[in-house]
Parts: sequence; C-alpha cells; structure tokens
Amino acid sequence: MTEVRSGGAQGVPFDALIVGAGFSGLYQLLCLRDRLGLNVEILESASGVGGTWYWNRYPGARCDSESHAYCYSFSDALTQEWEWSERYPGQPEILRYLDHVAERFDLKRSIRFDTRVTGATYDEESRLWEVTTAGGERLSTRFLVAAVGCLSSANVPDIPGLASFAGRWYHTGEWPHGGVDFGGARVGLVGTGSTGIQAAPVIAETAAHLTVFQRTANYSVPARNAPLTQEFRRYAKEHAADIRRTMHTSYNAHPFLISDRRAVDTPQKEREAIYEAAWAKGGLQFRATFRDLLSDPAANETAATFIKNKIREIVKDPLTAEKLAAIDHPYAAKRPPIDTGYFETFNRDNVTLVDVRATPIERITPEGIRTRDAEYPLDIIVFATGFDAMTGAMLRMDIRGRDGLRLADAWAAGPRNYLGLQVAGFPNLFMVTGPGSPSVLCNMPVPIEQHVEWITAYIDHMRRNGLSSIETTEAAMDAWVAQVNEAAAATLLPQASHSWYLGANVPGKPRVFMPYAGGMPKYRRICADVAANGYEGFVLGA
Ligand code: NA7
Repeated sequence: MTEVRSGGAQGVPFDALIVGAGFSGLYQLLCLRDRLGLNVEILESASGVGGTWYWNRYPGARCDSESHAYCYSFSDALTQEWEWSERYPGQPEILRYLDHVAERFDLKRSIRFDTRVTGATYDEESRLWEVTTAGGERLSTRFLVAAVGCLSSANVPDIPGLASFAGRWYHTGEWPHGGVDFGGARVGLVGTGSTGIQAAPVIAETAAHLTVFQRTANYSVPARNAPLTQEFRRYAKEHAADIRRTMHTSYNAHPFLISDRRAVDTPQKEREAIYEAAWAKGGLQFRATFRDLLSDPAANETAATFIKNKIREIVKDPLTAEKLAAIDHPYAAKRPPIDTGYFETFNRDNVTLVDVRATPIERITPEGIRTRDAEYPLDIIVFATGFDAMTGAMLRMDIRGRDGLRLADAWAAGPRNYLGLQVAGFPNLFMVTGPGSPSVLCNMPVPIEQHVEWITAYIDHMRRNGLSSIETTEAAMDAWVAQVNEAAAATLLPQASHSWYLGANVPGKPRVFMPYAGGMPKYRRICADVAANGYEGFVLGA
C-alpha cells in the first residue's frame, strides 16, 4: 500500500476509486479519504450526487423508509442539524440531504462527475485495476469499490414498435430533470410495482386520462405520509442513539421490531384488530405485525386476505376491484409497496385499469399501446417497469479480473460471491450492498454504513500489515451461496416467481434469489466474526 501514497498525479495509481456518488459512495469516500488518509476519488456518471435519488425524479417519488431512519447515523452532528419535513422523505428532500452531506464533509472536490465507467481490468503484475471511462480516461487504482446501487440499471421492456411511437415515453428511473407536463395528455403507465403505485395517483391529478397497464396485481398498504410534528422531530433527535440501536436489532434495519406474536396463534378478532391498527398507522410496519407472515403460508394468507378485502372496500367498480385484488403471490414476497391513494385513484373518472396478464400487450403503435383485444391511444407512455436489479449496474461496467475473467462469465449462472462483498478472481474489488447481502430487504442506509465500515476496516488492516491484495476463494463463495439459498428457502420470498429479487423481471436473467434473507443483525454478526477470525474466507497477498 505505501508505494501508492500520491495517487491521482499523472501515472501514479490511486489508492482507491469508488464508482457511484449515492449513499454508499459518499460515505465510502469519507471513510477512505478522511479516516484512512488515502488518495481516493469517486467516478460518477451523473452531474451531481444522489445515485438512485439523482435519477428517480418521477412524480410521487418517495422513500418507503421513514425519514428519521433513512439517513446516515455515523455523525451525531449531522443527525442533530438536519431537519426532515415529512414522515417519508420525497425525492427532492433526499437529494437536498445528500447534497448537504457532500458539502458539509467537503466531498465534492474528490468526485469526478459526468464520468461513466465503461471498463475495469485487473493487471496481475502490478496488482492494480485499470479503469476506463466513457470520456476516454484511464485510471489505475489499488482498490476498486463498486458503490453502484441495487436499482440503478433501468429496465425498459423490449416491446415491439416502441421506436414507432409518435408520442413521448419515459422510464421512471431516468426521469427528465425538467419534469413532464401531463396536462391534457392521455397517459399510459406500464408497471404496478412500488414505483407505478407511487406515480399513478400523482399523474392522474393532471392527465386528461390515465390508463394503468397491470401485469401482476400487487398488495399495497397506505403510507399515511404527513408533515412531521415538532414533537416527533425533537423525539427523533433526543432518542437518536436508541433508534439506531433498534435499527441494528431489527431484521430489516427499520426503526421498529417485528412482533413476537404469530398470526396463526392469534384469535381471529384480535388479529383483525391488529391489522386494522397497522393499516391505520400505515407503512411497512404492517409487515411487522406478526413474526410468521414471511415464513408460514397460513399466516401470510391472513394478511393477504385482509389487504384484498381492503382493496374491494376502497375500489367502487367491482370489476376493477377484482382485477386489483387478484394477487397471485404471498404478501411481501415481492417488495411490498406503500402508497398515497393508489387504490382510490381507480375511483376517478379519468383512470382505467387494463389487465395485461389477461390481454397481453402485443405492440406499441405510433398511436399508443395495442393489447390482444384493444388499442389504447396515448400521448405519453411511462414505463414504471423496474430495474435490472442488483447485478445490472455491475455487469454494465465490463469488469475483468484475473486472467481476463469477465464478471459476466463468472456470474453467468447468477451472482456468486462471498458475503455480497467480493468475487473470487477479482482481487481488491469490493461491492457495497451487492447481491448476496441483505441490502434491498432492509432500510438501506443501515446495511450501507455496515458495508462501508467493514470495507474500510479491512483496507486499514491490509495497510497496517503491508498487504497489497485481498481476494476471496471459490470455497468461501460456495459456502456463502449455500447460506443465501438456505436463508431464502426458510421464507416465502422465493414464492413470488416474477419478483426482481429473483431476477425474473429481466428476460434471460438467471433466476437466483439474490439478497441475503437471514436478516441484517445476523449478517452483521457473520461479517464481524469473519474479521475477528483473521478475515477467514479471504486470501491476503503481500
Ligand atoms: P418493480 O417492482 O420491478 O415493478 C415493475 C413493474 O413493471 C411490475 O409491475 C412488472 O410486472 C411491470 N412490468 C415489467 N415489465 C413489463 C412488461 N413488459 N409489460 C408489463 N408490465 C411490465 O419496479 P419498481 O420500479 O416499481 O420498484 C423497484 C424498487 O424500487 C422497489 O421494489 C423498491 O425497492 C424501490 P411483473 O410484476 O413483472 O409482472
């Protein structure tokens, strides 16, 4: 490590390069630059910080984690000075927060914006990564940290005829910065995941007509978003340490714990009252009402039935209500959305639901969308069709490790790795919240801080011991993949066969359950034990 102290100067390698300036990349930069004193920069394709929150500017974009928990916890001063305005932070507010963090910790001077990484190749002899960018730069670095996010590679479906569409079309994950004026327009919204469910009510307010194309009906629970009261803000600041402790104890890293009770052991009347209270309170806490919801089909069925009945109560047209309630997977087996008036939107005169499972989209014509039995004239199409999640952004970079091994080949049958952090054959390359880590099953800032701090401690360990390379092994990966599969199999999560957790939303992608479902506290313990045992599962090279 010591020979690369002055990285960044012409021809001299960096100690570390980080790809991405979202939550992960910013904190990784702070840790490596300011705590370890390394020569490090971030390469970021956008013109500003924010990652996911830079790109996802669609109408209604809002986080499903509560604001006092959807933030960094590494700096008390930051926690005390930042004021969130609503229970769930909207995209503009999260972006302001991340921009504030970048300014406050003077991070921007170490970020190259408008710099897209197109390739990274490991050179065996020098033990350095050579990173290439779309602008033609070539940079070498000892460590490469991919902080590219789990949901950053937009998935635009390959529907025949899209190029012929005479109107405008957008993907929610690549939304125009100037916004989109829906006034007077006939809008088609494809997709009813968390994004479509957030966007539909907002688009319907100004569009002449909104047609929602639903392939898979989805559960949703009201978010009950509202401005934060003074009392709550004071409470969150005064109890920041307790809240952090709870998040570190909770399976999903949220600031609340999953109940100890089982739905199947709770008398029906009492169970219904618990669901009613959770429905009234709103948010992802609904999923935490009983501890067997994600493991016992009978328990899950009680929650599923409750929500389906709510849909039938809310939606006035019985046919539309039936289409919305015809949900084919267990509750929360796919990422469970929370909403602000989603089902109510279908009571508006200017909103129509089209079931494209029953009558699939055949093609896009110059005028609109044609399904098997009808043509829908449209001025604007919004694709809320999700992402090539967890692996898309990694694979887009053309990463080549030892002996020219392409990451795309190493992952041909799915994203094998160790702890979600490293892949054998790719020395000194780390992923933050990669596949195989709890990441997307959690309130993200918590796993992000854990990963970043673990990687930082590891690099520090190497530096102190005069080591220059670290790499995991095939055996460690095999054992970890088995643990990831075992953790998933203990839940109902793999039962949603079309979920992006399984890669099923991208045609041709291997179907492998990607996130680690054993819970964040267990994962944290495993990582701590690995470090305490001399980084078992990794080979350290001088
Ligand atoms: P998701 O959750 O992947 O949802 C995408 C939606 O788009 C889902 O309803 C899909 O239906 C639908 N989809 C995808 N391709 C098509 C085609 N070709 N035709 C019709 N419908 C299609 O993405 P989101 O952006 O909503 O959410 C991603 C995450 O961001 C979310 O989970 C949070 O963690 C934040 P399908 O279910 O595949 O039948």
